Amino acid sequence: MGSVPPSESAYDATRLRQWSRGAARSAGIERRDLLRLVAAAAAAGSAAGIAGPAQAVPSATSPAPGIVKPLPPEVFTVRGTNAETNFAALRGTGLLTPADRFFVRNHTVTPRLDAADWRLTVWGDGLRGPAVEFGYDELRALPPVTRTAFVECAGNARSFYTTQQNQQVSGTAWTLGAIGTARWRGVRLADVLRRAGIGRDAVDVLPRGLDGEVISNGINLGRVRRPLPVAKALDDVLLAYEMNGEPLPPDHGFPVRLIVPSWVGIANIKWVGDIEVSAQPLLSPWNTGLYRLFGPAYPPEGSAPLAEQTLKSAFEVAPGASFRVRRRHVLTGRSWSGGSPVRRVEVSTDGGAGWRPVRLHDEPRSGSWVRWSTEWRPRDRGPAVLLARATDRAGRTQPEVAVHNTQGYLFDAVVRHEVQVV
Ligand SMILES: Nc1nc2c(c(=O)[nH]1)N[C@H]1C(S)=C(S)[C@@H](COP(=O)(O)O)O[C@H]1N2
Ligand SMILES: [Mo]
Repeated sequence: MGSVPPSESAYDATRLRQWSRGAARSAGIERRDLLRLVAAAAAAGSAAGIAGPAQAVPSATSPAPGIVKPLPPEVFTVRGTNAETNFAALRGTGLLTPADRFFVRNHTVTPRLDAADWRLTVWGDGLRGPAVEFGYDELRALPPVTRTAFVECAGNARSFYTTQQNQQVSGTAWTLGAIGTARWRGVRLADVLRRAGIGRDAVDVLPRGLDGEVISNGINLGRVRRPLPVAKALDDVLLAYEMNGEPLPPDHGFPVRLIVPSWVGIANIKWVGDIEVSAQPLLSPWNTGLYRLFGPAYPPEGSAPLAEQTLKSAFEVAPGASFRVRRRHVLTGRSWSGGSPVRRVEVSTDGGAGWRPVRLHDEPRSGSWVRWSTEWRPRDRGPAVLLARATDRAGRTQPEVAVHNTQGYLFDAVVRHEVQVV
């Protein structure tokens, strides 16, 4: 079974057809409510006025309700129930993001769980037998694996649809800091599913979090859960219990979370409590109304459910930072991709007139990032625009404009980074 290659595009195409025909099963939510969500997603961002619900949360210093760890304002920008990492706070941190600087995306609040009474229940008609439970110690007794991977929100950089492209989008107004990279240790989800007796007819697995139910526009979406195709689940997915050599912190999923390398952040279910294994395709709000692309460029029922993250670059420089004229500065940043690995990164310090290659400091890999640096000796005082653009091994370069979608997912265009030369 380990040799089955995950055919994500075929999977997605099938799900999309099933979704359109109503053939897939709604897991834990009325189909009527799912259809309302799709309609809302299709309409989001097309209404008059500034972008959707979470767009205007300017407060940078108020604590985020429900996040346990400290959120010093020089490291984090609080956005509703979430905390974005300020990219400048990553300068000098190495390849791995320390847990105390890692962004937090919470639909509700971080639950305080006790590993001693935590259980993972694996159940469903895709198993050959009855439900199977795993305790924390049992999981830790299985063969461990480690893997470096980023977790990045699908909505990372969403705010640039509005600020650079003058387009409306709904959702949290992230800049580029809804990403972090860590060394995760845990067990292969494949090992757990096989021990639980996954059958040949299983098609989807549905991990679900132990955090609270999510209420959105008056609809109870239930607990956070997103179907994962069996091919991906059996490929490289981890049930992780350690982050950078320590037990997972509460905000990042203690005691156990999923790590789904290269895929949209939502796939990485935190505080996982149960996993349904299904012989039928499953739908939840997080693969129907949410985490599909809606808009003029997409069909009315939306794109296929999102899978891999896209290509992006960021400077480790505060917005509006000052640089002394005619001095030598080292500009640093990172580029990453959930698809083909980064091959080359170029920087412009004059708003895009000239470009030069930067030095890469890491071996590029899909699902991780590369650090880079370049020197800059600004000649003139005044405002300047820094640009960084990555090209991947498939030859794709970050475009000047990202294709709009109503919920502002997967922004991949080059970001204009404004600074001052003084
Ligand atoms: N149970 C649960 N899992 C979750 C979420 C959540 O709110 N609840 N948020 C998801 C989203 S949208 C993202 S981007 C990542 C963020 O992971 P982090 O908070 O560890 O950075 O977790 C995902 N897993
Ligand atoms: Mo996310």
